[in-house]
Amino acid sequence: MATNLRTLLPLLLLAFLSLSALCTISQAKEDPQLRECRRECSQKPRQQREQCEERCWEKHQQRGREQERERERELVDNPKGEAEKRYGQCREQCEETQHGEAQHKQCVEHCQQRYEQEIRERGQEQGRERGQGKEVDPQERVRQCRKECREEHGERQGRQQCEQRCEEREQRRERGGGRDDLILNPRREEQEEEEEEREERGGENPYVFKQEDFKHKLETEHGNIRVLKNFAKQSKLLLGIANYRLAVVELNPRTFLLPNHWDADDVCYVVKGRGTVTVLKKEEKESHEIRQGDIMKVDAGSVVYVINSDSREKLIIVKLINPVSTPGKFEAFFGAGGENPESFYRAFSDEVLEAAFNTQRDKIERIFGKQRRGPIVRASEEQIRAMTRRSSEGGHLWPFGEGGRYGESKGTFNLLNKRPTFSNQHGELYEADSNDWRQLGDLDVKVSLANITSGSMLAPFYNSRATKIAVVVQGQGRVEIICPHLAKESETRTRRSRERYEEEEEDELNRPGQQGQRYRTIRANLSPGTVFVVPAGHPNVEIASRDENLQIMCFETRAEKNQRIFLAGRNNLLRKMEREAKELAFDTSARKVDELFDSQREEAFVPGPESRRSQHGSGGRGHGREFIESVVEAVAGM
Ligand SMILES: [Cu+2]
Repeated sequence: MATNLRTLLPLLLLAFLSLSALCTISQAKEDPQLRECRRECSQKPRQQREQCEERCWEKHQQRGREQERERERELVDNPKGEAEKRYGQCREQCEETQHGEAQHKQCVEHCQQRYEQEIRERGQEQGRERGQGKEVDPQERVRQCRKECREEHGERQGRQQCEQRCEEREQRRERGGGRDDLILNPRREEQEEEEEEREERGGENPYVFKQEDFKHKLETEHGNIRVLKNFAKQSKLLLGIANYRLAVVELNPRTFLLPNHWDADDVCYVVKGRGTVTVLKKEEKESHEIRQGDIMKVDAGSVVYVINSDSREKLIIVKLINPVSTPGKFEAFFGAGGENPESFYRAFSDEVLEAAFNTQRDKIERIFGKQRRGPIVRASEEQIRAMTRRSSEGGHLWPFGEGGRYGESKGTFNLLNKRPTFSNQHGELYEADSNDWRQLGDLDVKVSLANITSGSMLAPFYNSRATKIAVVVQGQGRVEIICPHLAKESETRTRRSRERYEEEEEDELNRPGQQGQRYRTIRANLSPGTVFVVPAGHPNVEIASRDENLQIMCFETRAEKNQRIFLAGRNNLLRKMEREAKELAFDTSARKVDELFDSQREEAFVPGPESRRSQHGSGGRGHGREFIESVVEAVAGM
């Protein structure tokens, strides 16, 4: 369905654009304002006439654009109207071209189907846009409105009043209930967030997130930055990581992400591709070549710009974000820019800017009025080459930087260049914490990458203190997370509905029949882009499908004193209990307990259920080595 939509939308847009182009042309013939304007021009002296007519034409086009936008809005607000129009046209065509009765009937049916599909898809698209907060319209509209103000009003006062009106108009629109005013109206955003909260999935599966749980923070044809929904909004059970956010930055080949700063610290992991990141803080400038496996830390307030220097591959970076001023919320600030991305300079009053830069308004306009291409732009090969060259001259080019033999430089650390903590034919685990790279200590975060060989699994384990935020990078598989909280929640719910009159805050542990612990198993399929969270203490297991290796990258919070506790395999914790404890705990002979806990000879990565079934525990298909080799090759190829 999603692909259908993607192919259909450009077509719709095209149809719409050509329709509006037609309209513009027909207006050119009929627009009385244009006719009147030109008539006035004809009375002017010959030298002025040409300029005058040009102005008429510009104004006429501006009106056309406005009408176009109006129609676009209508299309959004009233998809049915547009679709109905097309349905009518389609039927007319049937009348004209189809002759036989059966043929005609078929044609009309086809029109009908197309109409219904369009309504459905358009509705879904709107739902999706609302869900993702992909609300670019109002901002764009204000921007455009303010631009027109500047063009129309030379003198400052009139221009500022006009710009004021742009904002007011948007606010009115919002009061009128227009759906596309999210960005301009924080109150509305709150409402949406409340709605989100009401839809809290806490009841069923609060730990797994899909693609649709990401919202685009910015999006252009050359790439995007998308942010996962607030963990605390997803479920109260995730309040422990409420001040972290997860984001994905995706840049198309040969593009440039404009300089910006965030009110948040973050740790970046390069999932794919290569490029250059430049960080400006105070009077320093650092440039770093980045490539797959690199970890970087960006301090709040540093101005950062990024180049994807590759000509074919996307650059994909996953970020763990730690907002510094408002818990769980952060924003991007663009200084360099113009209209799009809007430079924050422009938001200062004119007289302040004139004083600050010690120059005239028009000079300031000339700089901050230019950029309209959006926050991610194409860069030429020469521009990329020049910036990349300079970054390597900066001295931090990995692996020749200041760091040791693991290619550590001041600015980045490559995870894949480190020896894996665990490695066997069923997979390997690469991890880095503050011991490997001091900067990870600031956020108390560990970064890791598990490569689970097809058909294998990462043995069940839990983290003692860390909450794991995992992103599936490659492959397919599944996860199981064991959660007592959810078991309790659903029990409480059923009990409440059964015994509504009883006191709700009754001590659960003292109720007969409620004693002891119960668990709920969260099961989810994994594919690239899936995010899942495993809170501290929760046993979990990740299993690769039989066809492909499963690669999962993780951020783990509260990393410093965290321990990974394996629940099966050679390094399994329970094996360490003494004989008596085993017998008391399991109520059977220690020999039988040992038999069970000793029969898995592998450590950390073990054969998964499917491969066990077919091969009786004799191992997976052994892509683990290949993966290491491919990493080594990639590193050697630098
Ligand atoms: Cu739980």
